[in-house]
Amino acid sequence: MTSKASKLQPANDQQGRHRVPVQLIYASDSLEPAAGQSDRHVLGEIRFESTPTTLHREDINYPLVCVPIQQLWEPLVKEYWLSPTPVEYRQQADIRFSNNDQVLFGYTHFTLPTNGVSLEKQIRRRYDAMLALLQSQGYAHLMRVWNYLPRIGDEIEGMECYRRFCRARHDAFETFYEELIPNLPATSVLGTTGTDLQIVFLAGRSSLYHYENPRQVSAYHYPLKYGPKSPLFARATLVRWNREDTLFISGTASIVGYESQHRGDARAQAEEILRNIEALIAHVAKSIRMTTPGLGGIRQLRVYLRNSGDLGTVRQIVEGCLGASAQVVYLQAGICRRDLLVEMEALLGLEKPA
Ligand code: 3EB
Repeated sequence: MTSKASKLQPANDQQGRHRVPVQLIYASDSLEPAAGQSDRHVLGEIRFESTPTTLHREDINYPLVCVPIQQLWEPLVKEYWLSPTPVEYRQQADIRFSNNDQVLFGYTHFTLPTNGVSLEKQIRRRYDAMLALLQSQGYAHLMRVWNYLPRIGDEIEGMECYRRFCRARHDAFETFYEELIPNLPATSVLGTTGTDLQIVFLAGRSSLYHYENPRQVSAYHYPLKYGPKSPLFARATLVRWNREDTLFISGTASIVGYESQHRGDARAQAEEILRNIEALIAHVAKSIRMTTPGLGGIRQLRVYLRNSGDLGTVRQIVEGCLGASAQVVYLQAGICRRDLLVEMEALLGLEKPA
């Protein structure tokens, strides 16, 4: 069947030119996804390990991100962001990156200063560098950003670390973009037990479609009580490829309007998050005149839990909502508001009708 199917494909599909330029796969330890395959090239790899052992491996040429947060459910997986076409690997200033002709995957990290002013300066510097790199390389459109932030909920010289992060990011984006809101990408910010702020990003050459959630106030319009400068991100980003669209859903919490819901109740928070994600998927589908795939359309879901003891409860809720082929990773991480126990982010592939 495989060979028959491949004969039906256009000849240049062998080089992957018609396939989705960036695809996420989860692999268990034994599997090397790119070994010997001419149509699988690694843009980057993300591992979650409470005590990373392999931050510097000489035999790996692609950006390898080891995030010091614990995976709560076996089998332990690695995330590979794959390209169907060959990839270049480069470094500029403090940013390691890889790219094919349509997508750039980047990674930068630095030890978090303990002083509030230098902390914000450093974050600003890295965001400036990221935006400048994307501009100079011609991948000007940010599609997805992950920020792994140590001490996320700690006060650092009188202001919460996450709020300082938001202010520094705000300054960088505001300075760089003439029009701010249409450029904000899907994003996550989670707390780690490590020493370094780790920033991972995907960017593309052509324009993207960013969405807000009808159940939530846009984060860039949050009231002042959540911090002096609002969090700048979109609730989701849609990338339209030739045959399929990719939908990146941001870290989503149990927030309706702008207020946290169900304090202290992980089960109710998980249910609220899934309602938020479901509404967002329906909203995006409607805008592209497509029947919503619902939560069943989720291919990959990361579930972040503040307390590992909530795993059983949350797993039960999540597994009852997703399709059989969805891949779910459960992680223990810090979450930005003190009253939140759970956060989830998702990736969907929306196939275009033939
Ligand atoms: C929220 O909705 C929950 O600051 O970039 C989720 C995703 C959250 C991204 C960010 C924050 C961010 O406000 C927290």
